[in-house]
Amino acid sequence: MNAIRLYRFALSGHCHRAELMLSLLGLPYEAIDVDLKAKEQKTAEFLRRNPLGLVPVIEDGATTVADSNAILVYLATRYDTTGRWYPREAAASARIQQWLSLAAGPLAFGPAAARVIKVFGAPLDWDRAAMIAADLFGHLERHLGNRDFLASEHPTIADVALYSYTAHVPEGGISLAPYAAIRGWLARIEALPRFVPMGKSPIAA
Ligand SMILES: N[C@@H](CCC(=O)N[C@@H](CS)C(=O)NCC(=O)O)C(=O)O
Repeated sequence: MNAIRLYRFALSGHCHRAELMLSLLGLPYEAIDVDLKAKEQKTAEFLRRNPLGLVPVIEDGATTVADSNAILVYLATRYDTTGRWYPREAAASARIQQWLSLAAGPLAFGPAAARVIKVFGAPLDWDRAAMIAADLFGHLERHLGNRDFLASEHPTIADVALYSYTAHVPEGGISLAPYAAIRGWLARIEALPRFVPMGKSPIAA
């Protein structure tokens, strides 16, 4: 098959989520860096790929998919012949969707927002982001207290969706030290065959 094109910003957790899925599935891909500082994502050419002007976007032959969670759903549905990454049984599929919703909501407004403030100087409210992160991590910690992965006994796209911004939250000035179960889960994901890390940013003081 031809390489899938991944339009990305290397320090974005949303983009890492897509790249991690491509890698875990063993798919050939070509990463194309989009210069967010130069607003390349808002050019007419890029807006044809994603009218929202955001990365990540993938192009797989004639198919273009924008939005990190949509990319996970697409890749697992199209390429995972085992059906394990995105189980389609009704209750299992609903559990996955619950985690994707948390990834698009509290994960983005909590851990990801705290990091974008500390690493990129975004004019957002760090205290609010830290509060949302604490609520989310409390839930994750309790959930992972007696299971290895989020939505099944094996890893699924739910784990991929939550991984990147959770692992990199110390860059946002939030410690993972109080969360042993979360740290164990991150280590299990990092031990998966073909895991690829996201580039580290300096940890805020
Ligand atoms: N819901 C989107 C969010 C993507 C997103 O926020 N991308 C950021 C990078 S992390 C972006 O492209 N920012 C550029 C901009 O806001 O112009 C997804 O899951 O892909």
